[in-house]
Amino acid sequence: MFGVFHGHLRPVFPKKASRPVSLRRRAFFLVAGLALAGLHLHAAAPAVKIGFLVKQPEEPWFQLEWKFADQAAKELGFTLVKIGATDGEKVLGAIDNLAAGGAQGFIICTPDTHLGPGIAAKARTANLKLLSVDDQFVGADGQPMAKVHHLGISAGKIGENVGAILATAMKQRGWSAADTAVCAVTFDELATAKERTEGAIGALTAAGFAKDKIFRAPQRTSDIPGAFDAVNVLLTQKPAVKHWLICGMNDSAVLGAVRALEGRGFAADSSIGVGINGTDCIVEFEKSKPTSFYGSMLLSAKQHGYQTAEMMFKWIKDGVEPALDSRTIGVLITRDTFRQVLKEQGIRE
Ligand code: FCA
Repeated sequence: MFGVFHGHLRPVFPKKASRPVSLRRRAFFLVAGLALAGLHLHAAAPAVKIGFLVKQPEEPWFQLEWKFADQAAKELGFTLVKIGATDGEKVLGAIDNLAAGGAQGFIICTPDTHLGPGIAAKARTANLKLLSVDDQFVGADGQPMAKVHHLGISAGKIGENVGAILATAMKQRGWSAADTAVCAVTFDELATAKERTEGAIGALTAAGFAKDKIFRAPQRTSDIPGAFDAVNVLLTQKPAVKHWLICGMNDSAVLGAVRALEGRGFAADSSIGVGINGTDCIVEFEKSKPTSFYGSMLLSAKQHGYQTAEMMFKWIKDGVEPALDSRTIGVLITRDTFRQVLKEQGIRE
């Protein structure tokens, strides 16, 4: 090996050198040079470590976000720390651990948007870069925290899509306005959820649906049991309705409603539900018989998982600050189209 170096180094020491440099000296400078270069490289590029905190790790949507963030970590070369942060205490503890473990930033879908000011302050103190995903932080003034970098969905627009799809489906089936009603599973304490359901209600009313036939069923928790309970209460109050159109903040909300309706004898021929996410309804679409869960607005888990991770990585590594507010769209999938669309989007083989 030394012989190889010797051969390479020969031209660097031209004949005009008054004193021949000993082999030992050459070797010393070579080794010292390499060591310095190594040190320099090390100082310029510390290992990047990024946290990814989600509020509901059991929901397929968040699992898919993580999957895509993992892909980014592998492809771009950083360490991803995935943390299920289901309440405020867990979020604050996770930030401490990330800071102690040498992370430089984190992405978060917070369990409560009102924790925003506390999370932002803690991130600042710990010198961690911060990017919120899905659910935008709310400040002490009740307004979105526009200075915290965020990537979310165009919630109002996607909700309008849901409403328009429901209005069209109702017409196609020839259901009369007199015996059809809307069941909107609401979760108004979360802004993105409210924008979605209000968007759907707005599109239904724009399509001519009577306002007094639109009923809101508020969920206490944003999961299937929360929606199931809320809709059961509504169905007890409205026994005369023959056909139901269902919307909600996500697939879980609509799935809970569909299960509650089934308990009262409503099936695919008497109720239509359209969800949002497109990731939590795959098992439903794969059932041998169609259920009332007609379709879902598929969101881009890849943008929410991979792209947010990439934004954070470039911010840490190259100082490229991401856009303050990015919004993504959705596309309709149904029992008939989901296989093809999921394949196109790289979600399924
Ligand atoms: C919220 C919902 C998720 C998903 C995401 C984009 O966080 O809880 O189900 O719809 O927005």
